[in-house]
Amino acid sequence: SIMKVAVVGATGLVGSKMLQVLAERKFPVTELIPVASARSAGKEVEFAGKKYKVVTPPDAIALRPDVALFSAGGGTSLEWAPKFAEAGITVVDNSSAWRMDPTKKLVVPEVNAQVLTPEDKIIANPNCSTIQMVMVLDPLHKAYGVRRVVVSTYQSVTGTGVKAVNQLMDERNGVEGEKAYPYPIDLNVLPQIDVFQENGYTKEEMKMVNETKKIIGDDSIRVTATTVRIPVMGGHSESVNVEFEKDCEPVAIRRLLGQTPGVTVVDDPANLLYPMPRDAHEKDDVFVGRIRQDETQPRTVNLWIVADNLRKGAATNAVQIAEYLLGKGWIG
Ligand code: A2P
Ligand code: 11C
Repeated sequence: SIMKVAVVGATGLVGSKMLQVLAERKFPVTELIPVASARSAGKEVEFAGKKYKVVTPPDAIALRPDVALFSAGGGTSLEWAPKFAEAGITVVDNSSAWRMDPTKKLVVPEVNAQVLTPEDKIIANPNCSTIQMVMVLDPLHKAYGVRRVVVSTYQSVTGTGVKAVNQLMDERNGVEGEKAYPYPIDLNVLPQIDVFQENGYTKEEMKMVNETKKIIGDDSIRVTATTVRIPVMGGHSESVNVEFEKDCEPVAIRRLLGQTPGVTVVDDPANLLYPMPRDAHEKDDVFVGRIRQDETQPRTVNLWIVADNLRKGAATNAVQIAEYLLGKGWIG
């Protein structure tokens, strides 16, 4: 059987991770179509030991892929995802363009793959900081009912893209270069991710609020977020305070999360064991630790959640969606 896979944004940080994850997980690609802007057309990228020439979006449509994984920014997705879909190509889109569109599904396979149907031609991949949080919140919501979440993030520069990684490295090496952020990032902390909204929150903060409700499928969950960029590379970390409807004990939470596919509990303070971005880097799981009672109010716990934002936060989740579609026989 034939499975032509296009990766739109194949020269970017997430796109190249998509290629790596497709190969690693042995997604049955018979033909790869790497796609980027006209600037990159003709460049070569490697996939599973072979070299492939980068093409532009219109050329990719003409090649009739079965599925296209997009991570080339919201503008590219807004313009091109509908054109791919009209040509019968199923799109898994990692940008924020379609996530809150009520006609589009927003999917973390472990949480809500069941919402997908064969008619879904543009499927949205959530924001990285949302994905790792809902992987932990969803099983807890089913068991105890999540009422309110207070989250602060500690996010890797890789979430911004190549330019931000270069800024951090240039600053560290004392060389001048292009800037992704309005301030230095090395030896600093920026309490701003993405642009500010009228309500005083950033777009990243509102993504965590709105996407969480849509993925878990419960608008009553209250989320308030502060999202922060730190000079780190391997993954995003989150301090999460969760208030439940029902009583719960850290031991029971540890046991439940320990049985949750895609989640690994690392929680052994006596041996100084807790999740860190250096350990989560290049792993597909979401890591959770520091699970403890909030001693200031009942039915409330504190958690620390870490994941590789380019993997489960982006590429791995998108490939898992494609695997689900393949398993259902809806692509290929
Ligand atoms: P290019 O390398 O040609 O600019 P990152 O977020 O890591 O910077 O990556 C962005 C990705 O999106 C790159 O692969 C980039 O390609 C791609 N891209 C940007 N604009 C377009 C466009 N108009 N059409 C297709 N791909 C695009
Ligand atoms: C960051 N979460 O770390 C962002 C990157 O909506 O997909 C991903 C933005 C998005 O900067």
